[in-house]
Amino acid sequence: MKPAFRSPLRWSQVTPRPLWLNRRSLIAGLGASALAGSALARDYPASRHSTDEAPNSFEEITNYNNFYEFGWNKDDPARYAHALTTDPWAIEIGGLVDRPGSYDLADVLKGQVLEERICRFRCVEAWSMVIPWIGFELAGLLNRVGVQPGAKYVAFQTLLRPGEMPGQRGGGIDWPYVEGLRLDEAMNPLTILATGLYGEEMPKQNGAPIRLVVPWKYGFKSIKSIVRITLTAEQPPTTWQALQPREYGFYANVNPEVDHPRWSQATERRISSSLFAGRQETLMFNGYADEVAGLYAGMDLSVNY
Ligand SMILES: Nc1nc2c(c(=O)[nH]1)N[C@H]1C(S)=C(S)[C@@H](COP(=O)(O)O)O[C@H]1N2
Ligand SMILES: [Mo]
Repeated sequence: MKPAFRSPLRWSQVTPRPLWLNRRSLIAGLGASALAGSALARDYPASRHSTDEAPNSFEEITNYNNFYEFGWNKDDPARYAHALTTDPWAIEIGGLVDRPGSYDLADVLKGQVLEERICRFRCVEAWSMVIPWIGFELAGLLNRVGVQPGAKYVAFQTLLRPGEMPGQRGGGIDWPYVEGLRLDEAMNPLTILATGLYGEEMPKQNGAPIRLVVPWKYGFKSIKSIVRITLTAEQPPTTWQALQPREYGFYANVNPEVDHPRWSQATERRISSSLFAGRQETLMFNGYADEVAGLYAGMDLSVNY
């Protein structure tokens, strides 16, 4: 079997130093709350790199976001997410598990190995980035709570708190945001729960304090600010599929051969400050086919989009 990642390469080796320093002072300015969450990101031993492409800058990753709980514009999350209270935080884990309950964040992290995962991230809207996440394999948590034999899917739910999430006071989406994976997708080593990026705790606009990252699927599967994880026998409803079933499916695997009804998925626009950045070809399963194509053997991917 091929290893899922190439040789270790830390983000600090691929990010210009002035950017790092700049960001350090920015985070220092956040004070106590940043310190309180520092265990979410700093103590990670390994860095695994699953793309040769250079990561996007911290500024790009934290200023161009989709987080509709804070508004529909790409700069709304950076503008409004600071109001989100992320401590205390707990995840209700239930359904077909041996040890259901409310796990506070420290408990969720207990025994899990945080590592850096530098990977491609491709939105269904056809823009993309490379992001150096900090996180741990979802499988580690699922194994700890004990998945029962009847479980076939994992359902996720985002926080519902309209007082702090202005987008939830408006229409368009049936809040809270929900997502789901097949159990074998959830158990794949590429699927992580991320608690940080660029070596620091997760910025609020990116889904603090803990969010899913499924690098071979369109970005909307990577649900942010998770408060509930439920193991189910039936395929759970997901926000975008419920909203526009013709345009967004349950699987949402990155696939350059299956177009969105309103645009092509063959190419993507890498978010970049360079004036010369053009479009690049989108890769099957976002470049992770060696690791995940086997999950879909025999399935018609144009039907199961
Ligand atoms: N709860 C929640 N999770 C979400 C979203 C959202 O609006 N709400 N947007 C999704 C979409 S469409 C994308 S592309 C990614 C964006 O993640 P990023 O802002 O960290 O790049 O988050 C996904 N997770
Ligand atoms: Mo997206």
